[in-house]
Amino acid sequence: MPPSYLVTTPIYYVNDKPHIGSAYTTLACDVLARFKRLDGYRVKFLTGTDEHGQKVAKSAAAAGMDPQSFTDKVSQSFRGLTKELNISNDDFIRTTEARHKKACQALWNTLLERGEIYLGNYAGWYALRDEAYYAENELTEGPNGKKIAPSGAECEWVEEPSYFFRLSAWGDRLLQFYEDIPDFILPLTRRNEVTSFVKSGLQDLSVSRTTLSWGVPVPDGPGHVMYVWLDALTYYLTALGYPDTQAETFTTFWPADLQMVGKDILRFHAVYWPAFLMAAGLQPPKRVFAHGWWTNEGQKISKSLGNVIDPLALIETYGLDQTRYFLMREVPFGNDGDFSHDSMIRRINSDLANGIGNLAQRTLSLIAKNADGKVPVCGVLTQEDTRLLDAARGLPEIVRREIDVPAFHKALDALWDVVSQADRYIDEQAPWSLRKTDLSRMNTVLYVLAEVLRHLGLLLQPFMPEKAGLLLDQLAVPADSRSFAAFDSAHALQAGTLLPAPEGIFPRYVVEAEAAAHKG
Ligand code: ME8
Repeated sequence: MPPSYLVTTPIYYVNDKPHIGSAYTTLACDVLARFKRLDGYRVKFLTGTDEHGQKVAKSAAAAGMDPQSFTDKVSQSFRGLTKELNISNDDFIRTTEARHKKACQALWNTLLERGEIYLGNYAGWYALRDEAYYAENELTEGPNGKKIAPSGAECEWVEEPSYFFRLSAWGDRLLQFYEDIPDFILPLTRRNEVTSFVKSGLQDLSVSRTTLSWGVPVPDGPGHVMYVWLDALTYYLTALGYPDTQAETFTTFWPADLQMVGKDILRFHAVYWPAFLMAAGLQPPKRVFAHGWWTNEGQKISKSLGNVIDPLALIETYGLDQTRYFLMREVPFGNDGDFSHDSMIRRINSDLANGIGNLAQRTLSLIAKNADGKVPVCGVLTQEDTRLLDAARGLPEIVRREIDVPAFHKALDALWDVVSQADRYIDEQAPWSLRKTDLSRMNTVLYVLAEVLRHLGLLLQPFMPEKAGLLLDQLAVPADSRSFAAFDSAHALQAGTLLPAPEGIFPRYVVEAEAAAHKG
């Protein structure tokens, strides 16, 4: 049996249309899912929409719609974005689906039966924007006297009958768990933030609301709907057919290998979620990775500032794979990052057009012109040839290691290091002049370059599926030789294979002012 791999995105609130943040998280998971599939894993990749709760209900009311029609509409734009971004998710879960309600109620009943839930009254602070409860000592005072959560969200005082989850009883077991699995929370810098929150003492968590009705009804709890976070987190189980924990899907994929989240929702995933699972007798996920936050030209992205970045507009302006590449390359994964059009254009022109694009174009057009458009014969290898080939052949191991963290930027750095080496090699070997002096040497140099491009093309597939596919087409790599099993020398390019006429794959992005100047 192939090894299994479950990777998940958070499910996004449908209070508004998707923006660069959700596109980023989903894209990162897509790269992982595609990578693992190519590497022989049996993968399940989950995403979806979080449709209940006060925040969504409020947005529906503001739009003058009933919550169900509103969520039907907005959820569709999230599903649409997965298509536009060429996301390879295996399922898309909406929390308003019957299968999800069934999973939530089953988990609730299990927690209740195990004595982990009790009925009480909540009196405390609630931040609508975060759909989160905060303790008094976590809050600061805003300019208008309002209480402000660490996230910057305004809090309101709430008092209502509520069911509670006995979170306070789980502190020591959580701390033990973090110690036993030191890489459960990554990046490591975020781990301390979580452990100190748990060490400061956990309070029981309110897990139902009575002042709103837009949620999953609490079984045998008239007037109560489940707290939206208990509802949302359960989606990870819904998708595996929970409560049927004996079914093959569940036993194969749970616990999840990687749950990707933004740093804003780490507490829910690294504290509440493993506590709920352990309390229900289920295993916690193997790893939670909290990535950083994007700003726009130095400013926090927010609807009120009017600087929300629409991923569809980026795709339209710059191209799909260019956008995917930029998002995965520009910021060290895990750090915060700033979006700017200048840096996007710089990446497209220097890394793609002048980098790999130019290398591919030079190699392929030399082959077309001087080697009858066929994969040339590889003669005796020199030290320089072997050095470059070894660098390319060493890439799968490096990239595999970085993807496992995941450190996408480092994986891409490693690929571009080989692009630079190949650039130097082509300049030094000057195959264009060998044509007249040593045809067999020219063929060897072009073969080496083509084989290096094949390695780059294979490894770029998870990041830029379309562009990498085009590069492999240009090298006439058969469809069944595109998984990572094709790094085996048996799949190396075969001399004499006819290649298609070369076509540019990575065009320059020409800034309008530049284009106008060219026209004169
Ligand atoms: O929190 N930069 O949903 P949400 C980077 N429904 N990532 C960003 C971002 C930014 N500026 N803005 C948003 C929820 N994100 C819950 C989750 S899961 C069981 C329930 C990404 O719509 C990032 O992944 O507020 C963040 O964690 C997520 O969107 C929050 O999405």
